[in-house]
Amino acid sequence: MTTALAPGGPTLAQRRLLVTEIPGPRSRALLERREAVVAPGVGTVLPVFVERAGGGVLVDVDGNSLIDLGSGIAVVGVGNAAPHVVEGVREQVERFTHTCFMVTPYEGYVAVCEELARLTPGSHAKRSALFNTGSEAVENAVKIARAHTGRQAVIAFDHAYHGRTNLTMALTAKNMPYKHGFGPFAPEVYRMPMAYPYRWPTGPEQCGPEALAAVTGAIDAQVGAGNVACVVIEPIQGEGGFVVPAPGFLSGLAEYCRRNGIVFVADEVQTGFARTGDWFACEHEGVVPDLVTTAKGIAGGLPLAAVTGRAEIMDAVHKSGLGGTYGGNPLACAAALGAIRTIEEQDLCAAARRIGATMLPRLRALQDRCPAVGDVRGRGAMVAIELVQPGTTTPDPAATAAVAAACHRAGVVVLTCGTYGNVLRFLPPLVIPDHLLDEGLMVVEQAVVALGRPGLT
Ligand code: PLZ
Repeated sequence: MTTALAPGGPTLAQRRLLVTEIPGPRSRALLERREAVVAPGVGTVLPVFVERAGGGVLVDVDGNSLIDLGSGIAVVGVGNAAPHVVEGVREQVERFTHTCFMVTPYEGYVAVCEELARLTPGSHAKRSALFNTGSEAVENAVKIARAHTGRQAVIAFDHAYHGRTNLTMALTAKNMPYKHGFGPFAPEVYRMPMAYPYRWPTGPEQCGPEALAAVTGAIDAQVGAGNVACVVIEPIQGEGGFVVPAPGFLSGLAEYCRRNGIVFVADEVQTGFARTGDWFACEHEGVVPDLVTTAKGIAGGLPLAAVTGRAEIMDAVHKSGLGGTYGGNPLACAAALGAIRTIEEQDLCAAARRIGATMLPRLRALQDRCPAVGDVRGRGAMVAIELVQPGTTTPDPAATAAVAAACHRAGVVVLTCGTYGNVLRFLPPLVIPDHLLDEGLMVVEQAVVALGRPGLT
């Protein structure tokens, strides 16, 4: 019954198995301890306490084995406790754990920057700086763009998510829960419309060119292109609802930035490292950003983030203008080298494309049967459905929460997102076995079909 002695990582039995209700008694006991000491401002999607994880499953302290369609928010694309990550970290942790790269450097940091130069879009000379979190990477990208241009304004978009630090909260669009009561926010951030095909007033066909014209027109009229340091954009929006911009929008924006000396920053924190079927989502449209921010999938679960960009932009910052005690910690760098090796050896870009090729048609078939499914979108292993009141485009966050809860009770970890809280998103580990992806999808389909049948969700 119990898997308590089974190792984690890919050797963990790849099955869905419920031996208690969700959450079970041991998780509930831990929840009680947690509530006494953990700040309630830190939320939890599903309070099962995890004991082991690997491949496509999470095993909780009660012995339940859940299908993971979240990857810890797009982090463990290579799987939990992936062997090359574990080996690399183990080898490093025995040699030394920290020196601070700014005090006495070490090879791992340099090796990660070499890999970033090789893997990010464009063949120009590049440099990288390493940090701990995605928020920090975005915040530093803005610092670098300002140092390079001598300008201050930053352009962000509707539905954007870039983090929870003060500057990145200003860039993030959604008030609740990210910003509410936490102001004042950093100045010189200007928000522009996003090319969101499903919700574009004149329809998806017009969305790309009209959104581009609206954005460039508003920058010219309200901000002045000559005042803009950078445009920061997620090539596919994550927390804001897995919004895939209409074709031509990203490339048009990059071109506008080039013409006006504006630094184009692609925030690939969620989309990067094979998630969308390419190493980086920008590649899909052939866009070469000036700066790329990465985190999450870069290091198989250890905290690491980076800003990678054109040498002439990165070199604009004065000596010691960038850094942080832990940025590019040796364990995190060893993990990143292991994760990158895993992505290459197992061709996880191809795996991500296969996951998308499985999920998108099945979810579109679900849309045909269920009028609550307003839109199905995504790329590779970054896929979502947007739930609406049938026959309208009115967001239905209650139905979305009900479907997510039904999946959780059935042992499938799914996440929601979206400015209106009505998007169910799927971010399976890229190493998920086919049978688990099929079974996870089946549970999702059943939960969506059951919507509108009182008592079933
Ligand atoms: N940029 C595109 O997706 C993090 C946030 C979860 P950090 N997304 C998950 C939450 O509720 O806090 C993210 C992202 C994009 C930046 C970030 C920020 O990355 O590592 O969470 O700071």
